[in-house]
Amino acid sequence: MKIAQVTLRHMKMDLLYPFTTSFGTEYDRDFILVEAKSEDGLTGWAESVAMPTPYYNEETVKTNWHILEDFLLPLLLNKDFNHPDELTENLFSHIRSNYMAKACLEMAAWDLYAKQQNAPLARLLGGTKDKIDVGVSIGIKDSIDETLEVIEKRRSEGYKRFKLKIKPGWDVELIDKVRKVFPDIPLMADANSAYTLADIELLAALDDYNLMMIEQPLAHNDIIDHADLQARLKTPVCLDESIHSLEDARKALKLESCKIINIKVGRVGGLTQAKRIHDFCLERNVPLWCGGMLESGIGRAHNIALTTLPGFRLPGDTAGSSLYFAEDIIHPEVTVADGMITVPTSPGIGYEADLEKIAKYTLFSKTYRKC
Ligand code: OSB
Ligand code: MG
Repeated sequence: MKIAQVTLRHMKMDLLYPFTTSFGTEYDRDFILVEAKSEDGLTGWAESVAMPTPYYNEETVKTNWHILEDFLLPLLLNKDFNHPDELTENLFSHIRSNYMAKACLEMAAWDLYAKQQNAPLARLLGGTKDKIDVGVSIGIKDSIDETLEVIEKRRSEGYKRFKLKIKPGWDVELIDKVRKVFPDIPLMADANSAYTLADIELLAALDDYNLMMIEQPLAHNDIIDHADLQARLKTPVCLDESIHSLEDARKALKLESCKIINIKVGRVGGLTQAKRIHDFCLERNVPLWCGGMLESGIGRAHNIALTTLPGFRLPGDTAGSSLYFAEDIIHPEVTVADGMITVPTSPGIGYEADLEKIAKYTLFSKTYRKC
């Protein structure tokens, strides 16, 4: 197959509620949307999870646009390929890092490929579930009482796992109070790299609260100190920021730096690499779950498809559209019932891109063809 034309759109969608982590507060989802067209007129969609600021990782909307425009699109446009695996494993393989930039183009190619095959993306990836379990990620709030109210609300909506963002000063007391009110909910914490090994006793105090895991407590690029920490903790460590590839996952598991991995398609450079990590972890019985980056419905749809693979044993951060946006840019929107999403069965990502809504949230767009 060939991709004849790609349109990049710089999008901005207000979030219904600000989302605060240890690295900052997001008020909107500001991102690149990718529309890839084949010669036969089919369209594949994806989005980059890079944010405008380099606080979660080093990539940004602008660095992604640069890498896409100057390197990835010239490599891809009009190039003949048989399968989307060839993009990151061959065509893009000499380009270092820039995982989120590669991933968004690769994911659009996967959607297009699935539409050409007239098959759901989930099935082509090797998915086996027709429903997926969903958890929710709850940002840092102004008070513990406010956090308790949000948990109660999400619990009444059926969400199956509650992830609380933590940072120094918003950690043990928060978890202690939440556990007193909710002794039995599946609960975990995500630090987004806010601690160091100097905090090991504080992190060990969290062992008393029966957390499912603690996500990325230490540096974004570390797998060495996390091994020391995991040796000291009963609570499983889950890595997010530190894992960009199958190689990273292999090394982290070899060092026993974590017991669980959060896969984000963007962070690992695309669906092919996500599949490789999945297969490796499934064989070794390492639990996985699919992370989120406050995606619009387009990125969320890809996450849902990936989560149908059997190794995604824990609920992911793929909450319903209505927790993020007043309206989504796909039809239908992603809905959660009894803490589950029913996986769509139509070809590709299985949700229709809503061109009118997309136009409404587009700041700038540019179309690329081979000249
Ligand atoms: O660390 O998982 C994270 C959002 C932005 C950046 C990093 C993270 C998150 C989330 C939100 O936790 C997950 C979601 O609801 O999409
Ligand atoms: Mg995280």
